[in-house]
Amino acid sequence: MLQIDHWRHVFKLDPDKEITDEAIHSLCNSGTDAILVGGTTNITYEKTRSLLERLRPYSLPLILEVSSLDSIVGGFHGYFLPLVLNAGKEEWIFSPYIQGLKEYGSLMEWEEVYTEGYVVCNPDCDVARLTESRIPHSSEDMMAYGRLADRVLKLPVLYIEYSGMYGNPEWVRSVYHGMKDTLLFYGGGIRSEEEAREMSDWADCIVVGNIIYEDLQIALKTVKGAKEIES
Ligand code: 1GP
Repeated sequence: MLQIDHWRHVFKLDPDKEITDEAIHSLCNSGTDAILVGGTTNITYEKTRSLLERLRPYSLPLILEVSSLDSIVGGFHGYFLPLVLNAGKEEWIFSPYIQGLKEYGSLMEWEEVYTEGYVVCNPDCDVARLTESRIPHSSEDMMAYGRLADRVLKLPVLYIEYSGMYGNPEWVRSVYHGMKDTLLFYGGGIRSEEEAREMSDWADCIVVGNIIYEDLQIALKTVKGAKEIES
């Protein structure tokens, strides 16, 4: 059983992006709590499996964030299923789940599966365009999404997704105040130890992606920023 409630920091690796073995080695020995594998565009079964094989020698939890049904690869320790709470297109809410359950429902190990409520906050990111996300406009909107995830849907995880853009810490705080049991993950635009620390004030766990491919040394420092905060 994964102890996701103890996680403070995860690195997110995109199967569509190139990464060296040395970089994988550094990331997996950085003190991060898990590696999340996921992306929005050009994600294939082969690319996902190849990345999993390179990560397997390390003893970290390896999680697949499922973004398309034809790139689901067995052998991960856990599977995060994004449910885009602010999707503007109905077909991005439950239709992929129904299709996936018809194909894989009898094969799933359910204790490895976590539904993540996604609130997409950066209008310019791929997932916002794909799902025609209704971007929140205020901290009140954010608190309502927090309550939707926690009190109404009772989801294990709410993921504030700012992919590529550093978000508003006040909004993250509002979500935190709207929730009791659901874990709060934040991802988007973290490019320094200080930003990692700031978002970790309110998020249970931060997700660091793009900076891995831009400046590995800075990416590695975000672990320290997240871990210094008392959980
Ligand atoms: C992307 O939230 C993650 O899905 C991380 O965002 O790539 O901007 O770090 P960045």
